[in-house]
Amino acid sequence: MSAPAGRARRVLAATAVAVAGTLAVGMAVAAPSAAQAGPTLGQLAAAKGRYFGSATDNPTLNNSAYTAVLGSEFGQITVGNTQKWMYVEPSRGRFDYSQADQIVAFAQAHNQTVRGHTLVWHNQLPSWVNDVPAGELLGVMRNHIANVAGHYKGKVVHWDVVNEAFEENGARRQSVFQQKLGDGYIAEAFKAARAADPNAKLYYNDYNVEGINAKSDAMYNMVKSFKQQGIPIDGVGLQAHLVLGQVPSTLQQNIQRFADLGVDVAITELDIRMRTPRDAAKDAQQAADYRAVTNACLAVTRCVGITVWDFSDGHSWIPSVFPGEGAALIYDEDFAKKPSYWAVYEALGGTRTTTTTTTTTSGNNGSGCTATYRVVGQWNGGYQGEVTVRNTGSTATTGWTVKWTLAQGQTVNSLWNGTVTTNGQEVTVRNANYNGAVAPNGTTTFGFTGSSAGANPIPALTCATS
Ligand code: 9MR
Repeated sequence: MSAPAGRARRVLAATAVAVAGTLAVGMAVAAPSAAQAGPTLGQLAAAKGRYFGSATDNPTLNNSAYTAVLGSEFGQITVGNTQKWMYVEPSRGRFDYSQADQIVAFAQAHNQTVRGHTLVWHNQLPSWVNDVPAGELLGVMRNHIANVAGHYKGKVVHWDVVNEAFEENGARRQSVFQQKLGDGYIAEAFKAARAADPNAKLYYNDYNVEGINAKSDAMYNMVKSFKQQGIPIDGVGLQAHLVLGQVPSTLQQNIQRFADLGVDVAITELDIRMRTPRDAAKDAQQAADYRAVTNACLAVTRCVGITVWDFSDGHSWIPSVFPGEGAALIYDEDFAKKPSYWAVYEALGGTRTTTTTTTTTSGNNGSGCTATYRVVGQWNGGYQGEVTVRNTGSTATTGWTVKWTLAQGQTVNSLWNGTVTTNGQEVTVRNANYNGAVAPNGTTTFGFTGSSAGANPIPALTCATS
């Protein structure tokens, strides 16, 4: 952004409207100890009777920047790998829950529910299972389910009991279970899971079943017949590994038809991949796609929640499986929120409050500054804001001034790390006596709380240095 030369750009003339309680000259107070943060995706979803969660995997639990987001933003966690058969029963009858337990413990420590994933799947299946004689395989499958679902009894709210049992044309996939046990193995798996953990909701989970097609028709027919026979199924998981710009137009209709059968629906593994690198147009399309998926779920009461298949582009399965594709998630590699995050946030009823609005002015001696405003949190009747002042010049500043207009009747009531003057709608904040000096490209930040009765849009700022 270019700087009008040599003088501070003025805030647009404000109509002189007295704003009660806002005249506070020279005030510098301490930051509140418990800053009021904005709602998370998990909280927004909960307010709509849903969950918003993420899959995770054990290696990333050692990354504190990652776990800071995982532990705070999401209301639900899916164990991305380490509850699968190869991890929990690597050899016949030997069960190992050490890794999956770490993820479940993390979720419990952060008040997050857990989706169990997955009890019966042809993939990540240890080779010994393929060698089990046909006459023993049903017993082996039941024993596996009894052990794993039994171990997590009361700790897992949903189980993906059987995963990916259909081909694209709706035929049964020729897994070892299908080949040796026949069509009945899925019902047997559900019965065993119900016996092991009567309170867990039992799901059938698959991919490419988000829209109405041959594969989702096969799933539909199976669920319908299970309901008719009293086979204990509670839900279907639509994985939703989607491609940019290709959210199926029948997604909501498809969710609805399963709901109408009397089962819940969950979006279980959402990601929306693109050719990399990202650009603004792709980001915008992806945001629209995430919004469409979220809206489709919200439109059907029995769509109980959405899980992204991990949340950061740096921790996604996509690039290794689809070379040249990626950037499929809602946070970038550095855990910055992407437009897709904000699309979900808004679809879940959040008001986007973190935006950068900047005006630059130059000051004395080659200094200049930008001011970036963000709403840290917003609640009924009030808000907390924060402004970061950056010295864009080549010499240190000796002081700075930021101005904006409270156009919607908001107030600034208390402010820290600066001195505030309000005059009608116009707010002027100057540096405190300890933070006027900002090195070139350095920043300093001040914060404040205020009241806002209704709309609280991000204001335009001016910034000037001395
Ligand atoms: O994310 C999982 C990845 O780390 C594994 O290598 C892969 C093995 O197939 O499984 C991935 O998760 C899959 C999930 O368990 C079932 N649906 C498809 C997911 C992506 O492949």
